[in-house]
Amino acid sequence: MIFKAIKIPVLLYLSHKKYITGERLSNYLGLSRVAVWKQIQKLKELGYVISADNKKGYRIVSSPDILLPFEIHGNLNTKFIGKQIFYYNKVNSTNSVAKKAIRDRRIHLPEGTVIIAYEQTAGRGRLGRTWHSPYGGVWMSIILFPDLEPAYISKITLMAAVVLVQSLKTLFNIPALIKWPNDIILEDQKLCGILTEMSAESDRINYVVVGIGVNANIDMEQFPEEIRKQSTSLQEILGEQISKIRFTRLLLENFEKYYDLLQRKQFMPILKEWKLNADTLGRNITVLSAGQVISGEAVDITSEGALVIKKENGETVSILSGTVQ
Ligand code: BTX
Repeated sequence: MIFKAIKIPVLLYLSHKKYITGERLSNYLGLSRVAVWKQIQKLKELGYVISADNKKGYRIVSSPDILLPFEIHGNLNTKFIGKQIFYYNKVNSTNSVAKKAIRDRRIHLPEGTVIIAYEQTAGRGRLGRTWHSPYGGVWMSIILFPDLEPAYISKITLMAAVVLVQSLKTLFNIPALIKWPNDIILEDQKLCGILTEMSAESDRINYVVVGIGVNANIDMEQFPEEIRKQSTSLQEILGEQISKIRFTRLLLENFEKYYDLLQRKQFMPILKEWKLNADTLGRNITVLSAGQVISGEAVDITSEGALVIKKENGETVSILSGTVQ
């Protein structure tokens, strides 16, 4: 069963300050005392430190930084993005889980539903590449049902990149840049990746899954040798661990703000932000696109989200998807 998400309603009633008796908890939750005790054990396994007193009941002493729906919802200021969150300890890929859930139609998935995992065993990048996703990162997928034409898919990826750089700047003052089309880098090292997947008919999108991977609290030793040099993490940049919960909340809020613009077909403000934070523009680059190698200066991004390259012979070409070498 795919939607075996952890649900820990007991968290709603536990607080850092006050004790709550087991009896009250079982009344509130409509669970037996044994079931409440089991939920407490589950929380402890997740890293919550909970003190238990025979008379006073239970109280949270400290919480781990786990992206449980209850934790994110605490202060989340969105209308629909992240209103429904499914959290998993371990999945193959949150994008795959999201796509399977949409196709299975066994569960109601309102627009903005988010799938989050503590760890991915088969995280995916573009073109079948692997995305290493050990614990400590933010690995999530946002499900969208946009009323837009399929050509908007590139714009959604560019939008997600803007959301990421904005969130990194606001919370950590990190001057991360966007490497076309979907990498967020700092000093040439990859910090985040975006994988946008969709199902569409000729004139309309059925669904879009925006997969976002952020190397948050990751010790670089957790990565295989071959990608260590070309990647980085927030922990490495800042020299300390971040609150993944706060970061994820802000990310979801910014995502809704920019997605609102896109749905109203206002791509220009997004494109402007993209260009302001672009690492690619003005550089001499080589792009691999549909089996072709194209070299030249990256001069612009079109209103369709395509990268414009001026080749040495003066000819310009626009590329909608590809990989900058
Ligand atoms: P990409 O194809 O642009 O980048 C993949 C390449 O990046 C890999 O070939 C490898 O060289 C390098 N790489 C792999 N893992 C990491 C990492 N953790 N940090 C830095 N570099 C790495 C990028 O694809 C899109 C990644 C999206 C990941 C999210 S996580 C949630 C969602 N679920 C899922 O399976 N994918 C997305």
